[in-house]
Formats: sequence, C-alpha cells, structure tokens
Amino acid sequence: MRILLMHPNYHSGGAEIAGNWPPAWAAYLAGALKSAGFDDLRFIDTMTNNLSEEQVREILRAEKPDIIGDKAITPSIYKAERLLEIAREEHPNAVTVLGGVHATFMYGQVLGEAPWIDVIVRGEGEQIIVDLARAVESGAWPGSRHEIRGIAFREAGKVVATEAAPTVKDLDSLDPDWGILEWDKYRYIPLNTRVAIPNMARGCPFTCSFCSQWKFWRDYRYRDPAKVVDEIERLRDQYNVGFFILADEEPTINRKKFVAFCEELISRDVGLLWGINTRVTDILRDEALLPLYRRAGLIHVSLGTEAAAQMKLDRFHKETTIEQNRKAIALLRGAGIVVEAQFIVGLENETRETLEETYQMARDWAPDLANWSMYTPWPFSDLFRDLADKVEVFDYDKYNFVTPIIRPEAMDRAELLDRVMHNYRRFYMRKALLSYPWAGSGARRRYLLGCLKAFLKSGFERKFYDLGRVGYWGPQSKRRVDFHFDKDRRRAAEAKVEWRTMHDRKKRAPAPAEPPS
Ligand code: B12
Ligand code: SF4
Repeated sequence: MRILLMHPNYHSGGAEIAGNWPPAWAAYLAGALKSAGFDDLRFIDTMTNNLSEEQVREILRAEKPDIIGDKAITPSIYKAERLLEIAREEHPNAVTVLGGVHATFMYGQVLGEAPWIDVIVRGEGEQIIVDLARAVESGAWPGSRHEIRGIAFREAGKVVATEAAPTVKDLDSLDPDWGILEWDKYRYIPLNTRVAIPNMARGCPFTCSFCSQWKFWRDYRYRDPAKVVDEIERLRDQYNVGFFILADEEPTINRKKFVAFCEELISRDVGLLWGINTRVTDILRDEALLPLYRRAGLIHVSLGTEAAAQMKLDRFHKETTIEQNRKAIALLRGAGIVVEAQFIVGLENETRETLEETYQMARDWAPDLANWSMYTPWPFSDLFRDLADKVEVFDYDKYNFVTPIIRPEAMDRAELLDRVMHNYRRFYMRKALLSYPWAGSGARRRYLLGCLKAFLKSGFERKFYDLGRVGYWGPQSKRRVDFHFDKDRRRAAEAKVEWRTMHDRKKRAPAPAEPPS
C-alpha cells in the first residue's frame, strides 16, 4: 500500500527567513508507519521546493497512492485544503487525510469547507495514522471508521468525531524516519549547514492564554535523553546535519533530564551547535548550569519574554516578571549563549508609546536578537475567547505572527506594522554596527553575523514579514499597505469534543512539588 505525505506550500516571511526547515512531522509519521510495516512511503515538500499547483499535479500523476496525508497549522490551512483538493482530483479513490493543530481543534469548520477531505486526525498522529492505514489496507475502511480513536469525518451530512486517542505515553517508542526527507534542501543560513528539528519533549505544563500548544499536546512527556542523542548522532552521521533546534515547547522544565541530555552530548563529543525555545524562569533556576549547557553546544535560546509591561505578562498568564526577563537575558549572554527576546505586540490596547517601550526594553536588556510578533488569536486559545469581539479578520491565511490581525484602538494596522519595522530597523542597525562585529572571535560571533546575513537576505528579497506582498517600502508607503484580507472568510465555532489535558487534572489536584522525571 502506497502512502504519500505532503507539506503545504505556505510562506509568510517569519521564522523561515533563517533557511529551509525539514518538516519533522513527516519523519515522525513515516517512522511510525514503517515500524508497523508500511514502508511504501513518499514525502513531497511543496513548501521548500516552492511547487506550483501544476507541478504538484504532475508529481501526483506519476504516483499511485492509497492514502494522501497533509499537515495544517492555522495559517497554512487553506493551502493544505487546496493541496488535498488537487490530490482528490488526481486520485479520486485515495483516502485524503489532514492532521496538525488547526485541524485538531477546527475539524468541524475544515470538513465543512473542504468536503474532499475524508478524515481529520486529531492530536498526535503516530498511532492514529497506523490505525487508519491498517483499516484502509484490510478493506475495513470506511466501514470501521467509528472504531478508530482520534479522527473526525463527515457522515450523512454530519460531522462525527470519535473518542480522543490517548497521547503517546512512551515517547521512546517513536522511531522517526529522517530518511524520507530530501536532505540537500534543508539549510540553516546563519551557519550554512543542514538543520534538523528532533523532538525530545512534548507538551508544556504552563497555560499561557495566547498559546495553543499546551492544549494540543495535553500531557508533558520526555524521551530518554540518551536515545535523543543517538538520534542526533544519526542525523549528523547519516544526513550530515550540522545544527539542530529542539521542536519542544519547553525542553528545560525537567532539569534532571535536560542536564542528562547535555552531559550525554558532552561525553560523546557530538560537536554540534543547537538551539531551543524556553521559559525565562528555567534560565533563572539553572543559572549555575548555563556553562554546562553551552559546553554541550547550546548556542541559541529563544525566550518568551513577550511584553514590556507586567500587566500584559499577567494577561498572558505568563507567570513571569519584567525583572526576571532582564536577568535571564543577562545570564545567557554571560554564558556565551545567543539570546533572542520575543515580544508579542498588536493587542487592542497597543499604542505608539507601548511599542516604543518594547524597543527601549530590547535596547536596555540587550538581547542579541529580538523579534516583535503580531498577536495572533488562534481561534482555540483562551485569550481569543476574551477578545472575540475585537477580532474582525477570520482569514486564517494571515494568522502568521507577521500580519496585524487585531486593529489597535489607537492606530491602524499599517501604522502598527510601520512601528514594528521601526523597532527592527533601530535594533538591528545598532547590533550590526556596535555589537555583532565585536562579539568575540568564536561561535557566538560567527552565529550572530550569520543571523545578520539571513536578515539582510530576506530584507533584500522583500520576504521579511511578507513586506513585498503587502507593499510596505518604509514609512512613506504606509498609506498604500494592503494586507489582502479575504473578508468573506468567517469563523465557525471550535468543534466540541472531549479533550482532556493534564491542566484540567491539575485544576482538581494540588500541583506536584517537582515536575515528573
Ligand atoms: C519548527 C517549527 C517551524 C519551522 C519548520 C516548520 C516545518 N517545515 O515543519 C519554521 C521555522 C519554518 C516555522 C515556521 C512557521 N511557524 Co512554526 N513551529 C515550529 C515548531 C517549533 C515545531 C514544529 C514541529 O516540528 N513539531 C514536532 C512535530 C512532531 O509535531 P507536529 O508538527 O505538530 O506533528 C504532529 C501532529 O501535529 C500530527 N500531525 C501533523 N501533521 C500531520 C499530518 C497527518 C497526515 C497526520 C495523520 C498527523 C499529523 O502528528 C505529528 C506527530 O505527532 C512549532 C511549535 C511546536 N513545538 O510544535 C511551531 C509552530 C508550528 N509554528 C507556528 C507558526 C505560526 C509558524 C509560522 C506561521 C510563523 C512565521 N510567520 O514564521 C511559520 C509558518 C511556516 C509553515 N509554512 O509551516 C505555530 C502554529 C500555531 C497554530 N495554531 O497554527 C507553532 C505551533 C508555534 C506556536 N508557538 O504557536 N515553524
Ligand atoms: S510556556 Fe510557551 S509553550 Fe508553554 S503555554 Fe506558555 S507560550 Fe505556550
């Protein structure tokens, strides 16, 4: 039986400016399918190869798939739907499957607007795709579909969601097949080397109100650090990977495991540089361990500092303080680790003054990198519910951290974009002239100059923040900026189904003193 996995061709000029990134989901699903005996697999990355619809059709015509799977985060949902529509036109008998965070929560809307999608996989896909493949292979599909947990489909004009599947409890049972990817395509510009995105932990114990990831993964789980390092060695030796970021939301919350991971990297002399996203509070807790993290190769830490005002941090349920943000940045820099501060801007009460404050903070705290993400109201996040009457745009294609979705009361969206660009220009101009060239002579300096190169490249190509597409050429062009919102797009309510997270359980029981190890 032949299974085809495809990544949709969606671009928005945000994090992707650092290079071409391998879609880890395809490797994790391919690994699970292969372990279950389904080894006739192919993956097509229409994003990295920037394939047109006609090119996709041509590739599809040369295939004879029985199942065609595709992934959607919120901004890529329409591209993902369209990809499966093309797949349906070319292969009317193949089963079309969609997975990923947007489909997981918005399956009702998706199945309504894209009737060519046969089935949506809700949550982690490894076990569910295997159950589905077995049903298709044995001929039990679609008759047996009510028995497969974690899916949604249409039946007699209604949307049916089966009972939620359990999360993958034993992450060590996962055996991703990285060989399914076209490795020569994935390059990280700052280091001019191949990049991978292995996954060590899934989930997050926190409940930030703007975020949907803690809901998606439900429980916090961790792999055996030694096995993760085995995988990293394979990525290095078999695929020539020279840099990795952990796909995890919160790799450091379990200090014991994270230290074991670092020690394993050091004792095996793995010799790769790597990066993580994590929380300010973990950096403060681990002050004394930062030199160890650096010795293990950790070069880039992206911190969810989020805001310049405590009120905003509290509104985000971030459980951090402004002073903690400042201190964490100083500690990381002191340990020789490149630190990136992330700010969320563009809520309804954003003003010129608050945007200026975030710039001043970024200047005073002196992170090496800073980014200003536009607040994006994932329709299944808690903050969305509080803000629902302020959200006028439901064109999910623009829900991408770079487009202002909410219009602040004190300015229009083009002005907001312009102010954010003003912050970027000032921040990176100073860094380029006064900081990066003098940042020592080792890995940190090389890394920072590489980041600058990635910024300049995307700015030159007008890809950064999608500026070319929206027609922004600097403050003088503000009046002509057009975000091309599709006003006909509407939000259907988030589909309702039993979906318990560890956080629901935590509400009922007292929190454990220590995170699980
Ligand atoms: C690495 C990463 C990137 C990389 C690489 C993306 C890529 N090529 O795959 C880069 C830097 C390019 C990137 C860019 C963007 N990203 Co990003 N990214 C991530 C990150 C950190 C890890 C993703 C990952 O690989 N996870 C590990 C894999 C195993 O998990 P997974 O993809 O969810 O797959 C599992 C399930 O979802 C399911 N599944 C997924 N697909 C399918 C398909 C089928 C058929 C089935 C059965 C199951 C299934 O099964 C998989 C295994 O369990 C996540 C946050 C996170 N920790 O997940 C954000 C995240 C996915 N990104 C996000 C966003 C918004 C973006 C950008 C729009 C930002 C921007 N403007 O730059 C762009 C969009 C680019 C694009 N076209 O996808 C958001 C999406 C939120 C949402 N609600 O939609 C996230 C969740 C970050 C966040 N904090 O909110 N990103
Ligand atoms: S700490 Fe990060 S991953 Fe966890 S809920 Fe907050 S923003 Fe989301």
